[in-house]
Amino acid sequence: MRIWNRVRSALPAWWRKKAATESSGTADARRHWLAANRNLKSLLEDTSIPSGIRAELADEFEQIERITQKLDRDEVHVAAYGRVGVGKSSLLNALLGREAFRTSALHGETRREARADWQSLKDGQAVLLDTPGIDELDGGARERLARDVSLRADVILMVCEGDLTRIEHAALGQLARLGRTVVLVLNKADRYTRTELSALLQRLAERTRDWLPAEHIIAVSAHPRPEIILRTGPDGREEEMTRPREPDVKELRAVLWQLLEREGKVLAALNASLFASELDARVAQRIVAARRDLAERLIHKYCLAKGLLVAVNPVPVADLLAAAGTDIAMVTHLGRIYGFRMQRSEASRLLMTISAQLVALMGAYWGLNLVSSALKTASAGLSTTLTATAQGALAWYATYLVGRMAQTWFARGKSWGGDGPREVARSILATLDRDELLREARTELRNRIQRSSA
Ligand SMILES: Nc1nc2c(ncn2[C@@H]2O[C@H](COP(=O)(O)OP(=O)(O)OP(=O)(O)O)[C@@H](O)[C@H]2O)c(=O)[nH]1
Ligand SMILES: [Mg+2]
Repeated sequence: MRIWNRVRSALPAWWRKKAATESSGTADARRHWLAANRNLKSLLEDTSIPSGIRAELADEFEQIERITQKLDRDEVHVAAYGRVGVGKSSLLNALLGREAFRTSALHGETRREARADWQSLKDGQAVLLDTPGIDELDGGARERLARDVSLRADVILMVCEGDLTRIEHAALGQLARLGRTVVLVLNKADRYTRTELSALLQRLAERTRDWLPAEHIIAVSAHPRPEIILRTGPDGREEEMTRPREPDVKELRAVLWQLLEREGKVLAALNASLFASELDARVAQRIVAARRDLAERLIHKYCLAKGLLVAVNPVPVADLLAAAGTDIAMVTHLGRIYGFRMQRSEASRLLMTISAQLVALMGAYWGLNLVSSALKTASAGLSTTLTATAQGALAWYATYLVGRMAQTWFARGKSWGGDGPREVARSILATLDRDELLREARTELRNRIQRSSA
């Protein structure tokens, strides 16, 4: 039950609350199942997810499609997983009672995933999945495979043949952290004496204490070596005979059967919803990052435009008017990135709120345009380019602050959040490297001015 609780604790709060008030009866399982199915389908059909982001998440979307098909067919998947040659394919054959998966004494027999229908459940079908050995692939590919199998399989049979190697231990930890339902299967039990076997099982239990309940560690002999028996022949001489041995997977079959009948469909539904919510979060993160990138580029463009206007335009009053127009355009444009259409009046109101905060925090700051304009007329004696770029850089800086404030407001869904606009302005100013920004602005403006006057 610990695994079950872990799976549950990894779920969103609303689901946990829902699960807490429901028993895991068939009707509830059906409900979980249908809810997960709906979530997945709505993610697949969500056209508001930008196409670039959909392309980046193509693998995940393919996984979703596969999980959806699996849910539609009422399948519960059990995957064998582990190092090369530990007997993964043999184990699945033993559970099936037929040779559906290829096995070999040579390492690396199974190269890709394979599947076979196992048994019918009360309300679905259990399917067995075979996978290649995890140490056949390089580290990155192994990780991906572990993830791939663990995302799709509802129960994972982690197969080993002795104490866990470093790779096996790490892989098991990863699966446990992902909240997967794992049964650790110690295969080739026929190679050990009874005492050795119980010591080994105890050792495995100790090493996986934080991840697995004790009843999920099971010894099996998927394909035992024939028994060697000594017989005295009619002539009195001893001769060696071999007697084939039957696979021994009884205990594992019973545990699996119980797990699948009792929780199979719920596990499949939870598994799917776990994946859907994880993907949902990933998509959301990607959308946030894509919008931020776009907004930053846009703000930069307006900073440059306004910086140039102020630096180049010889009429101070026109500077001001043009600059105000730029701010409104920037705010409206930023709004569109975040999916909001702004009226001019709304944009002006937002600009007034923003400038009020900046004035409050920076004294006469919002008089910047005036200051820079005044500077321009009064500083006739100085090198024009130098003075002009200094003024332009200040205008750039002001535009940048306004842009960042507006972006934050849009990103929070047209809200300043609990802290209010003052706090937002304060934190933007506190995290900003002003001198660096001014330096950058001056360099870029100077380059532009020199290029256009050359
Ligand atoms: N002694 C003993 N040998 C076994 C047992 N199960 C499997 N084997 C042997 O282990 C070898 C590998 O078995 P496979 O089932 O092909 O192993 P696998 O994990 O699927 O291997 P790959 O597909 O190569 O990763 C074969 O020679 C099997 O006969 C067992 O219970 N006892
Ligand atoms: Mg195999």
